[in-house]
Amino acid sequence: MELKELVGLKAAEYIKDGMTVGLGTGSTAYYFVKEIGRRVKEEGLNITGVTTSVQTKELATELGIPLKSVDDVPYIDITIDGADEISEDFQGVKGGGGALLFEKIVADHSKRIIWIVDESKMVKHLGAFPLPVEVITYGSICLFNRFEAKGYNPTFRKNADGSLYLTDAKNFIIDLHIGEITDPKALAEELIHYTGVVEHGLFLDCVDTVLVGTADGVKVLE
Ligand code: ABF
Repeated sequence: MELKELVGLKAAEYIKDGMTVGLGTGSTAYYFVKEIGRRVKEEGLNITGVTTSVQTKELATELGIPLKSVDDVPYIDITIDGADEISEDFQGVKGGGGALLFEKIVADHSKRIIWIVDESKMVKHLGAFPLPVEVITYGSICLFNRFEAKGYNPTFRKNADGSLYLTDAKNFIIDLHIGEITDPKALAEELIHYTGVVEHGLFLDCVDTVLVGTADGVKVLE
């Protein structure tokens, strides 16, 4: 079994009847959502899902998982989501799948957050993975130029046909190739204050549990 599927199935064990559940985005979260769909259909699991992207909303709808908007629930009991990098001190980079804004909104309203990854995502320091920054379209080239001047090696996220990628919120993503991020908190504080930046992919001091799929099974880090 693929490590992503192994950890996605393990994450589903945390979900109990009556919960409001944040449904993550990406190829690892895919296996989690599929298992929740199976349990809803075959076991009558009674949960309310809150999705983190149009992609996950379409999958959950197809699976028959009852859904509500994040604005229509008082809070989310537990959110299960993927990540692109997780450092030794549990800081994360997310957004490789383009869903970082809605993921962070759902995370902010969650009582418990579990990230599910294969072991390739566990790193000593963040930064090898390009850091996604979601920006509004107006002034995005001005922002790009400011990032370039800072030495952040920016690139606009593009679709396969070369067109500029648009997020579910109809924004652009600029990926920063900074290399090792020695002070994630300082960088997060800097990025969020550029006019036109909507959100960035640094998810700091927010995860409670990390499930890591390894060849020896799932490691639970808390
Ligand atoms: C999502 O999970 C994104 O933030 C991140 O890009 C993705 C990880 O990708 P995958 O699980 O497909 O490796 O939450």
